[in-house]
Amino acid sequence: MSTVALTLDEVYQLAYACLSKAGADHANADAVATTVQRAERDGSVSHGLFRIPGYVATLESGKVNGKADPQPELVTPALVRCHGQNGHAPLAIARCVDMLASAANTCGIAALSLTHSHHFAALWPETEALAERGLVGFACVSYMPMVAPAGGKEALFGTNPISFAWPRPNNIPLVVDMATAAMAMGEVQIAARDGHKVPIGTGLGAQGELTDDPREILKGVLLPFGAHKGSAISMMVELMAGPMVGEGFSFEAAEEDNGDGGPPQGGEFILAIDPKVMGGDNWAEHAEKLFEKLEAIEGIRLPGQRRHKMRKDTGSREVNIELVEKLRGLAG
Ligand code: NDP
Ligand code: PYC
Repeated sequence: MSTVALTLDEVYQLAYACLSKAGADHANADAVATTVQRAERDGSVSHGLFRIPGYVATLESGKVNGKADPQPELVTPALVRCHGQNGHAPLAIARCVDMLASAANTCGIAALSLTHSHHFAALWPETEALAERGLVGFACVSYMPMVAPAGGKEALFGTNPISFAWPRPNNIPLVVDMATAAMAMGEVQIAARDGHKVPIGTGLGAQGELTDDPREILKGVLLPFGAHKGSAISMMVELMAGPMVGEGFSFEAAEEDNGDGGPPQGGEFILAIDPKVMGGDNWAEHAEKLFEKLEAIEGIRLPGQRRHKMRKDTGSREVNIELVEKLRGLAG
């Protein structure tokens, strides 16, 4: 794969230029470009610049409102609701985090229902933002049918990621962020682009056969991680990011979608918990014992550590050259 080195500032500028050229206003272009820049910074390549053509397609097709002005409201002391105004999710999320954190500080626990939003990013930015405010965070979002429920061969569930973040005073938070599919669709697409194999169990080809060829999986379906267990968690995400927040399922999102290749309209559920209120003064010290035990085992690392290590490198990032050329074209 040929690559070109971009500084993180160039990543942001390139993303911002593509989004503004396609009609996003400053607030929306800045929120998405910031999310994309953070993804490239952390090595979340499948949710960095790789996503810009999809974001642009939704602006050009008119499916997404590039001038959305989402305003969170407190509907009960512990419940924040935000109508995303059909915008991309990053601006709405950025505007909701402080209100959600403040509700969790007041009540011990608070939830956010985000609707009419288009999510095309990794989930760790929202949970990590809560953990940076001293809260335990959980988030989930659905997508479009790409994953066959365990035992089936036809897609019904989205790749439906879940993210969990745990605050660690005087340390970076512990952050888990994972698709409930065996692999995120973005990772499969990148493996196909770069000519890599994927582990058997990632998905099925068009005839329902197990394959390690990502190009065949793109013609077929993904599988849930962990067979029936991952399938059950994916179903849980469909319910929590769907009817529970007042939004649709992945299959309903696909029915409404215009097929422009970008993210469909959907909902997101975010939970914030104050561990001091719930678990008492010893919560942080006690949690560290688990991390110490884990880190003492040879060969293991904590989830999120790869990203946080990448983050320390403030230098340039290697980006697929064809992608950069395409984006330069989109940016005009
Ligand atoms: P991975 O399988 O790469 O990683 C999942 C989690 O496991 C991460 O927290 C990762 O931490 C951790 N991890 C990976 N390897 C190890 C290891 N050896 N030891 C300990 N922890 C480990 O990610 P996925 O393919 O499942 O998902 C990729 C991204 O796709 C996610 O950011 C997700 O939010 C996004 N996504 C977004 C969707 C959307 O609709 N918006 C849909 C589906 C996915 P680390 O990052 O440090 O490696
Ligand atoms: O990688 O599966 C994925 C994905 C879906 C929406 C955004 N990312």
